[in-house]
Amino acid sequence: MTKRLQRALAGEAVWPPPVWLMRQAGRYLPEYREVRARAGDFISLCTAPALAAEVTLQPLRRYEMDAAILFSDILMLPWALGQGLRFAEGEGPRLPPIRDAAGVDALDPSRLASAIAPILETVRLVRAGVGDATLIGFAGSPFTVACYMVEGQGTKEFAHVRRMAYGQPRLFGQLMDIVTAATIEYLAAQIVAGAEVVMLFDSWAGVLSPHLFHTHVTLPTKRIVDALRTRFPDTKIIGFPRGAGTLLAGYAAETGVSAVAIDTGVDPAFAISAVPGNVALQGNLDPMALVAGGDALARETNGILDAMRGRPYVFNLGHGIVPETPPEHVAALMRHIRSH
Ligand code: 1CP
Repeated sequence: MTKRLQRALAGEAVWPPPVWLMRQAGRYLPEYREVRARAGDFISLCTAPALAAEVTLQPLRRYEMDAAILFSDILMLPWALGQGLRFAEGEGPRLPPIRDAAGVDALDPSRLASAIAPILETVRLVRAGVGDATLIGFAGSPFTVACYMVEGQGTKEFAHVRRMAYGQPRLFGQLMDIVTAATIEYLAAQIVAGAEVVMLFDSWAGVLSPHLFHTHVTLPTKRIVDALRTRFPDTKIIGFPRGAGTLLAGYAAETGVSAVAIDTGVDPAFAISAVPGNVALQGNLDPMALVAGGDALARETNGILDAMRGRPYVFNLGHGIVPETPPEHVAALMRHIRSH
């Protein structure tokens, strides 16, 4: 029997829709905070298969999610390529920024296979315990990963990476090629280890002009989709070009993704008209409506469900769950969707 999420991603209008939530494992859950404290730092948690598998499955024990998403981080790829990474407590990720050819040359793809071994072990452990739910593997999209590699941290404007993309196109192209090839290898390894669906997170796709969006978001995504399709024709691929706005149509048509995840700002009616009917949509409840709960949560959820009904669709948020989210609001959301 095909699982509910894969049916929707194959183009079936499953109702009530399958549901999972971006960042569904994480700090809003007390049981996550407990395991996180035991692991020590965040990278230790991501590379301890038994603990990472445990936190991956925690949201499924509490709620009837249709999917588990591998517990890891998009920045484990630069880490695996040898770029230093640390998670400063309360401040987020820090990497030594790549600003020149020496920085690009120092990346070492030959380290990848051994570095990701513990993450693949997590995939195998989760797959063995996931039951009727779907295991989603993931990576950042090359552009978003490159944003952190060049900036060295999250920023508001991503000024250095944009300046490099416009002003040093050859150097930036080299970096993008290394990250794209590594992403293909990394996702293929996750699929071999047991990931049933994979997702590409392009959280900062929206900072580029339409021209560079095509070069650094659409084309690398297409390259990844083509490479994975050749090897794994049945594996579904979800793309999340956050902030793409009107560029969503070209992205959906050209990349070949099985589903497009839409961010909070996208009108579902626009997404329905812009994305071909055989490509599933996923999203896009505002994570803050989930924090607020009550009538606002019910109203926003109904609006999305009413718009998406009759089309291949997966319920999700428009961006990740925030740590302030009351766990009981997630339970209320799940009941609401199931009874719609
Ligand atoms: O202290 C902690 O416990 C660390 C918080 C945390 C968590 C729970 C980070 C640091 N990463 C994660 C897990 C994570 N990240 C998952 C696993 C799935 C799950 O939790 O259910 C996934 C899919 C991600 C993806 C991710 N990491 C993205 C793309 C999605 C998005 O939210 O836009 C991005 C941009 C990151 C980078 C990152 N990792 C962590 C933080 C705080 C950040 C954002 C840094 C910034 O821009 O300031």
